[in-house]
Amino acid sequence: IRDSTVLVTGGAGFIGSHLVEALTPHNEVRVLDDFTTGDRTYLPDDVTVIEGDVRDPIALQRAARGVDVIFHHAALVSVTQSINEPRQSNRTNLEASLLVLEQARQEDARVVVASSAAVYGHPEELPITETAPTNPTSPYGVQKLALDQYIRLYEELYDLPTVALRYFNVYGPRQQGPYSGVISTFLEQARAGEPITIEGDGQQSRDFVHVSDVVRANLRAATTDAVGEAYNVGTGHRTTILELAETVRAATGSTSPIVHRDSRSGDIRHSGADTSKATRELGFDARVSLESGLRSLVAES
Ligand code: UD2
Repeated sequence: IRDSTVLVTGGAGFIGSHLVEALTPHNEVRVLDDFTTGDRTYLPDDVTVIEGDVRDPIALQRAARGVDVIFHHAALVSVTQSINEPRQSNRTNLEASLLVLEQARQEDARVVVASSAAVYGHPEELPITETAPTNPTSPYGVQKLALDQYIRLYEELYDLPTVALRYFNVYGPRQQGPYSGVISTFLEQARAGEPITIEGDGQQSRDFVHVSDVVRANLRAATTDAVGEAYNVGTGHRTTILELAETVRAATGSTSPIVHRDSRSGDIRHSGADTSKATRELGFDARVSLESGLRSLVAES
């Protein structure tokens, strides 16, 4: 995408800020972020920043005026928080997303939304296709699933070009904080020489996708004709948490012991994307293997 005016909600966050970086050289980029978890230092200088809450219609209206595309990444990403405070997370993850869709309708703008593998819950079959049963195990997953349905409807009812990207386990630079994911946790532990803490037997598996691939999926979604649809964004490869612990340990040259703790209650045992729909309709394929993604993470920081 080039020569467009775009809005990235949550553009100062982990995934959003990488997307902003990719968009700025060729587009006029605006960021709407409330900076509760986002960070100003992640943003290039030539970005227009609107500091505000995505739930605030005035802030959103101002940010979205005249845009061609909205990349909607603002969200409360903690699954645990959504379980403890379902209404609060619903307001940010679903109600505010509807505001975004309504604003897009006003501006006749394309909308690309960040969805999640959380919509599937415990999968019945692997790899997971987009047509697999959706039985989320958290309010967060319910909210993302409803969002996927809304984007389909907005295309059907109002002819608005919309795309939902169902992210699997995203990792990369700038992922930090209390909900940061197993890779950044293991990296921190390995570097500090502290025990690497596997929850359970470590035989559970995930599809780890590098944030640069997630950015590329967003760029494809910005121009595709295959709108009104949800797409898995993963690599198609699964890695067990035990393998991950060993790889992180080796990549950092750490002497940290690998220890086991109780498994997480309700933990998903295996998760892995079938990426053929994204390949076919978005022309998207992940390029970064976990090995090289980890290597560059270790080298960068
Ligand atoms: C991911 C997403 C979440 C949601 C969910 C849907 C991330 C960060 N979270 O949660 O937003 O979409 O998928 O299913 O991508 N683990 C350890 N030791 C640790 C930390 C984690 O063993 O110190 C294990 C954990 O028990 C789990 C696995 O690693 O089995 C992955 O945990 P996670 O929190 O990185 O991500 P996940 O898949 O629970």
